Amino acid sequence: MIKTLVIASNNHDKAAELAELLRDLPWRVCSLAEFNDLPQEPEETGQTFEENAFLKASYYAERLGLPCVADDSGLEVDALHGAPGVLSARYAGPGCSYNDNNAKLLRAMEGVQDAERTARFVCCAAFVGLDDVRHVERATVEGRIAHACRGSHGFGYDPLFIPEDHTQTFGEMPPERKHELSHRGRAFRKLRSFLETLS
Ligand code: ITT
Repeated sequence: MIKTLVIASNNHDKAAELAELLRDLPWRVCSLAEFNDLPQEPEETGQTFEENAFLKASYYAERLGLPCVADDSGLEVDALHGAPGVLSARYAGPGCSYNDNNAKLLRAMEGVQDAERTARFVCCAAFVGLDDVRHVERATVEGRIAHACRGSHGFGYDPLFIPEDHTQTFGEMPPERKHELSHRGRAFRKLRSFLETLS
């Protein structure tokens, strides 16, 4: 019997990346958009990416009665002591846009020299099944913060993030290239291997 796996994310851009990264598994992968009467979004009260990833996966697994995967991710900027970190989605305040976040980040980095502009994206990919099966994978991609937004691919901070050993931002790379290098690509390739042991 083909099992169902729910991508427990309310961020359409992220959910689309996850659908791509979870393609061709022996699971029927579906998004939250396929459910009527969805519960309210959970509050992300965890202090770490791992806690928030489990919080989201178990919240939806309990309410939908289906195995779920969730991603908690964000950008850690060294010159800002790890900010915006777990607060990446709402760095510029509640309801803010990607542009608001990028503008705030550029302002915070004004006057910071290239050598000090190091940063990383972090992704925790959590699976919560129905029989108390819980599993998490963490991955990062190192890089630096550009001086202006470049490129229209991807989402969030992608136009400002230049992965290590590259000159283009994630925003300038086609999606397949980003997936090869990214925190999310790396974490979900590891989670796929775990899911394959379950099926
Ligand atoms: P869900 O919790 O519903 O999945 P969310 O957007 O609130 O959606 P997070 O709490 O994990 O998800 O916040 C992740 C934020 O980190 C995201 O909104 C972006 O601002 C940033 N981010 C994460 N991965 C990124 C990526 O690959 N490219 C650019 N920005 C990214």
